[in-house]
Amino acid sequence: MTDVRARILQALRGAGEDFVSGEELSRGLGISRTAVWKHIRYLQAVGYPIEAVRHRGYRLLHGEGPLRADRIQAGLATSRFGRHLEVLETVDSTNRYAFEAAERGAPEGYAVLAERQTGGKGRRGRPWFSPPGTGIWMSLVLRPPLPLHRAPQLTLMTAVSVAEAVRSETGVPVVIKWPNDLLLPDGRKVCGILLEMSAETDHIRFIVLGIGLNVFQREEDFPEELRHSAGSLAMAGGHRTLCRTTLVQAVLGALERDYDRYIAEGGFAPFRSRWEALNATLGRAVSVLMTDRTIFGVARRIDDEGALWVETGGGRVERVVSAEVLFDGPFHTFGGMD
Ligand code: BT5
Repeated sequence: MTDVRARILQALRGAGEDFVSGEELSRGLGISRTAVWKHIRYLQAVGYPIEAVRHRGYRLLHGEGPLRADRIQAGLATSRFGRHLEVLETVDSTNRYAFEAAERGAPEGYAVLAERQTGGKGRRGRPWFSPPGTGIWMSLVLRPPLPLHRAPQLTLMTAVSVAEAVRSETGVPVVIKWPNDLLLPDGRKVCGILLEMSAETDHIRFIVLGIGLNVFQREEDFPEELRHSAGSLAMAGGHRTLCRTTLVQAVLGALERDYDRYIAEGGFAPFRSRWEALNATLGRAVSVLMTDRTIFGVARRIDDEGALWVETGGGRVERVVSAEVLFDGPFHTFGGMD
């Protein structure tokens, strides 16, 4: 979609149930009213339910309905990410589906989304709860020219990209928990990232980057065991008109930009200060679960490789590359929200 169409949609969403006049749009965008009308006709043709009423203007009739590949692509500002895109009604796991597509040669940037997953995956075989119509369950194929040990950094980069895109699209000040979670300001998990990889002995063949982002759920929509730990953008008071389509577009746009930069500039270092600005990890008492042991301490810093430095007492510091972090003690609030 051209920038103009994206801005028209933004104006209509911002107005909620109210009409926005053609005059207002034309003035705001610096284009003629006929041009406005042509863009509206295009948006209607690709499926946006825009009502046009003489002397009143335009309005977007209802939320967005089901995700559709053509709508997502109509507003995509990327050159590769999401240019090959599938939206499935039901799948066991978009990561599993994308992995097979990658095996068959799907290009870098191929993306698949599903309205629901019946076997959504977290890390270490854990389930990811993915009910229909409520969230973004998406997987993306990457073919980075990188050695194996660099792969985990892409999880951290993704956390930064997604957090920034979510913040600017919805106003919800999500924060990052090292390495792969985004949390709401009250500590509830709103997004998880799952990176899976196919590798040769020393380099990456391809990566499937899975992103699960809760958008519309209410507390009671989560199963009992997640009710106190999971949250959605809607629960955090995201903008009145949360829209999965624009979120997907924004996330893909941010990811392509950052991924290209990551490859061109050779690593995580350029992202480190952005990560630090968004992090909810440093300074906290943590338990760090690694495959062979668990350590306890205080998360002190992250380095240019994305590793976490944990002070374990007696002046000892451990550098952790891959692990699971649990926060010990209460989650202190961020951003003035409780
Ligand atoms: C993750 O694992 O956080 C990675 C989740 C990745 C999901 C995406 S959806 C699209 C793509 N296709 C897939 O099959 N997966 C990816 P982990 O850090 O292991 O966290 C999993 C834990 O989060 C579970 O054990 C639950 O405690 C919790 N959880 C499960 N579903 C949740 C949800 N919808 N919201 C918040 N927390 C959830």
